[in-house]
Amino acid sequence: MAFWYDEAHENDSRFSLSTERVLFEGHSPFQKVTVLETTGWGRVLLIDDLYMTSYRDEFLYHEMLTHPALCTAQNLRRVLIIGGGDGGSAREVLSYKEVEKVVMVEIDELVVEASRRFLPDIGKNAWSDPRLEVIIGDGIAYAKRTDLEPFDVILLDGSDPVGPAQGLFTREFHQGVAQLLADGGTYTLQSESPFGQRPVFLETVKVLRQVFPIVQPYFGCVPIYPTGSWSWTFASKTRDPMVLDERRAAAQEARTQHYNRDIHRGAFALPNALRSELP
Ligand code: SPD
Repeated sequence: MAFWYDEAHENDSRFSLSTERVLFEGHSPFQKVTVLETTGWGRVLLIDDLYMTSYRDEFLYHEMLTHPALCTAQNLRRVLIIGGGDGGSAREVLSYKEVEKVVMVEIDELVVEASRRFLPDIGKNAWSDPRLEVIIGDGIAYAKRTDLEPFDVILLDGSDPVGPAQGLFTREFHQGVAQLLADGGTYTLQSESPFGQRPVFLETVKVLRQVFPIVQPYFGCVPIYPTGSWSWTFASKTRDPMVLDERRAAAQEARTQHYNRDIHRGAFALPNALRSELP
């Protein structure tokens, strides 16, 4: 008998998925990790009872986090993913033949273990790709390291700014990212809902603009996230998000479910209400 599994947010609304069964529930030193079998959204990953990704709509999130950065960076040799323990971002990154090395720094081993076991359709072949190195560790500490070769692309695939992910939304963290990022590099991160979590969204863009000379939010839809209206933000020292590597983007269009060059360009259009509120 199916039952409703709720995500309550902002004390004013909740989003509920019809669930057949709880496939996995575990507690790590950091958070609660749950995998559901739902009736309409396939398998779903939750962290601390917040929806992270689902089989049905994960491509909308992962393609929009990864390809705007990957199709605008000068080079693609070295890519860093902070978070991303379900493997969806790694899968997208590794679809580029130019990528030689992907380092994923995920704080919670339980997220990786649960995803590999219960959500194999998200990470797919990424887990066995020899170009992927998974480091179980703190992304905030990693971003402070000064002994690393710069990365061409950095992706922050974190969860909401509560618990261990809170420090990922700070100026100090973005400064760390900036010192790890190559001059021709690009950085994208999920920046919450511009409608449902507007203060966090605005603050994220504002803080990034204190660190990077080029910062532009972009928008899309991820149905299982609060309000469905979602944002990511692009940052770089030199790269314009509107100048695409046409060859890379065209190659992606042949395999992606959502991302294409029109989506890329349109996603950066700024609605009037946000334009007037952004710094
Ligand atoms: N409200 C959910 C925000 C979660 C963003 N990260 C999801 C991780 C998927 N790889």
